Amino acid sequence: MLNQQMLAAKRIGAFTLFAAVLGCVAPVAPLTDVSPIPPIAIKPNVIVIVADDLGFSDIGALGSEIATPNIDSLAAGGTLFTNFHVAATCSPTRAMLLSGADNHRAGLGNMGEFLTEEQRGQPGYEGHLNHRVETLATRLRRVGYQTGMAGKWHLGDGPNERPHARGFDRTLALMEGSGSAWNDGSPAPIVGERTQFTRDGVAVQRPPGFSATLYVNEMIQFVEEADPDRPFFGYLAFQAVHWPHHAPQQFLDAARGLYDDGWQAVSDARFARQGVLGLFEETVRKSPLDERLPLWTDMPIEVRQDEVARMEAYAAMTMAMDYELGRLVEFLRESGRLDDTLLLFVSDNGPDPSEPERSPRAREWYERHYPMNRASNYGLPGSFPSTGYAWARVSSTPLAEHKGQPGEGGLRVPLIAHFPGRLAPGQRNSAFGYATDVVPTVLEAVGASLTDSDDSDDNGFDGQSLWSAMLGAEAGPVREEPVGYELMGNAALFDQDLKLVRRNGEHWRLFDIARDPGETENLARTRVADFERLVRKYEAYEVRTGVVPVPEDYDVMKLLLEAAERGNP
Ligand SMILES: [Ca+2]
Repeated sequence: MLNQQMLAAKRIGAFTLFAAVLGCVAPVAPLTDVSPIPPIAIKPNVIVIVADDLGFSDIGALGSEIATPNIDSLAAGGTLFTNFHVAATCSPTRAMLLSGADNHRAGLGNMGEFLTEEQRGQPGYEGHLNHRVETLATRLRRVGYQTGMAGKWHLGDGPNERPHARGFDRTLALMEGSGSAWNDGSPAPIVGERTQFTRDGVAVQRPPGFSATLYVNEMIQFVEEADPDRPFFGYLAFQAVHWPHHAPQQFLDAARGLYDDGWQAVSDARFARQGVLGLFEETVRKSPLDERLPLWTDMPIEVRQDEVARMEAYAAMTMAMDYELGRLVEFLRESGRLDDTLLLFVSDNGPDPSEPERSPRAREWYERHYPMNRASNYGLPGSFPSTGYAWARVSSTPLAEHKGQPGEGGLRVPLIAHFPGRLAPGQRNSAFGYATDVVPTVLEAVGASLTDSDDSDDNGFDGQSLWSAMLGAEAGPVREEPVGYELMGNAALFDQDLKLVRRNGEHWRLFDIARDPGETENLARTRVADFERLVRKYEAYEVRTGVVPVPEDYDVMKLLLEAAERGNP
């Protein structure tokens, strides 16, 4: 437990300093007064940072061997959430992160790429962020914020669907779900020869530069040019670490040798570090790697070398993102803005097992567009490395499954909140959190109304604010209803420590994800009353949010692979 008095004193002290810097008069409060939390005189800045396909254990603070000192520093200086959940693929998560509404209300009931005939045309299945919901940018702009985004959008590319039309004043947006990190090279046949970029709503040539560098430069410029008398909201959406895994040479060099012992050894080492970090109870068991995977030492040396180089490129891209994020943080620090800025860092889904460049049907296209794709070049322009299934499972350690699936490895991701002026350092929070919680969290943090809206016919949130949890004042929000999840027939319901989960076409299972985050012990037959109660709750969730079910043979992984060959998820 935190010392409440110290915490209150820190808050008041920070507030006084903040007010003094701004030249306004701070209210005098006795140090023994622990409530209510002092109001904020001028709204703080906010930057939401989204990594793409970054696995739960891919940062140092969560056990990775990948060097992420800047992300770890944010975690050490703020609150690290270890039980935060999103959807299993990109755009449904991004819709929830930006709207606070369940993906079935926000237009991404299914990804636009994968809509079934039954879903097409149904409300909530527009395939882009619909106009029944507002974005966080629209809401913050209404209360005086300057808004800017840089990076991947993937929430609709029509003129009324671009970020400029969804509340962002300044934008540089990649419209597709991925692309080369070096240039506007296409990630897949269906995208066309070039990825598309828009600036402030207008199609533009992609500016030169490595993607993470480019997007951080854009974000810094947006902040530098913002009116210092008004707060800003930035949305920074990295391409890292979606395939193709690209990185500057210095990071590729830094990753050399990390993976020579193979996926079993790296997974075990991550789990051991998670134990040292005290992330989980000692009784927690790791989800085992697939028994069908060959033993590392049984594989030919040239196969191992190739596998190693693929994961090195992935690690290098993660390090490059971390480096660039550090550059942004340092800019905020040097310009005196860091203490007044709430930074949130999150991933949009679990690690991706698909390897489009290895698909027999697409190989010729990849060989033609990425002719340098061999182990000695992985990460450099002209290469197209993915990581594949085994390394994706390592990225999920100790969780089950990966991107696209409803296991914790698909849905549980890092969330870090950093706000030196307000949040005590070194906090860790294991309460359940969900993607729809981000908007109400930010609005509460900046002191904006949680309900006001004047240009939307559906302004309700499905999430709840995590702000008190970030402050350490409570473990997590009290939820009147369990949190439901559905995407492509894969489904889950979260109720306190319990998770009801089902892969499409399979039976429901029940896990205690507080004690068993690896989902190793199905409780469906031992906690029958809970099981039946949660199945009924899930059915109510489907009705409430307008879920249009997919057929039982709808196979998300097959579709993901096919889409990876044609376009990309
Ligand atoms: Ca993603």
